[in-house]
Amino acid sequence: MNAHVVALCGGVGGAKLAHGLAMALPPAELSVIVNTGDDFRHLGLDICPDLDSVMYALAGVADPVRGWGRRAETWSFMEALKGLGGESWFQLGDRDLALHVERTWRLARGATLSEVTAHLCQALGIAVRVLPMSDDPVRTRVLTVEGWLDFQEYFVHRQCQPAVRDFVFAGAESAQAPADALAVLERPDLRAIIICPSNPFVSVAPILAVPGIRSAILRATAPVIAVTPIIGGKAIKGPAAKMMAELGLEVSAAAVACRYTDLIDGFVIDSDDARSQPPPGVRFFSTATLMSTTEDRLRLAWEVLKAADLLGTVA
Ligand code: FO1
Repeated sequence: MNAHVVALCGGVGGAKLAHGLAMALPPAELSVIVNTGDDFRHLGLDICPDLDSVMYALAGVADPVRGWGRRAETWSFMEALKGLGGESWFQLGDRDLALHVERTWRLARGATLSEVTAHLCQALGIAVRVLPMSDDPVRTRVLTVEGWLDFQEYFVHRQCQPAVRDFVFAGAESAQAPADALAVLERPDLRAIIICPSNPFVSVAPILAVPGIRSAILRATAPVIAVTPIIGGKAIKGPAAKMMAELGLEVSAAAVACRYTDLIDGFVIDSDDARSQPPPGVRFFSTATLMSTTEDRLRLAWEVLKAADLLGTVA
């Protein structure tokens, strides 16, 4: 029986499915490869927002409303910083701050991002493997109608307001995938590769832009299945639908599937979109994809695994 599942994951939406998969599978059977294109240095700290969102979701400490940061957070640091005239557009909660300080300290002492992430996972009691897409810096930049913006400047500071024209993932072409990420994608007992319901332009595309990761997925014999981040023409969370419209694309789940056609065998759409036509070579599976509760996360994880297993049997 093929046992190992690899999930490719961005921030908040992807983290919810990663959590569902972690509840559905024994820890040794799941690895999560996470986007690091959103990473940036802020106030002297190395911040990795998508790794943070995934780790907090897996540890069961994520804020349920914001999706990012920790629940039951306090904001004394931010208030004190504001009082000193410091930069306050990027919110760092008191408990969250500890994680960024610890990561920055360990990286400064020469540890790789993979090593630091493994340490933080252990400290947070996370048993599944969480792997950054690269230990080398890759930085997403957004071409907007106002010019180029660094990702967090666009996403948080400008609240995704300027219309987008293009994206680059600076450093991706020469970035190496960590050996552990390649090893899990190359496992002979791979059961499925799952592309989580993350933004296709700024969460999944940077992972696929790391050359070793894309080629390992293309070589994998296991089924590759993606889950829609779009339901009924609207993004579940974040700017995916707005970006599609600004890029002149149809805003639909099927249009997201088209972006992955060279990689995927299956695509999970929402029941609301059950009449959509799949692109050639891709099979659509429809189910309820909105993850409002913890139970939804687990149920969607089971549905995605069932679809992947079906694709694996017919392959
Ligand atoms: N997102 C926001 O919209 N506003 C914030 O102030 C903010 C702070 C923040 C701090 C730490 C962290 O790990 C994530 C944070 N995020 C914040 C989320 C994050 O920047 C984005 O959701 C992702 O980059 C997109 O996946």
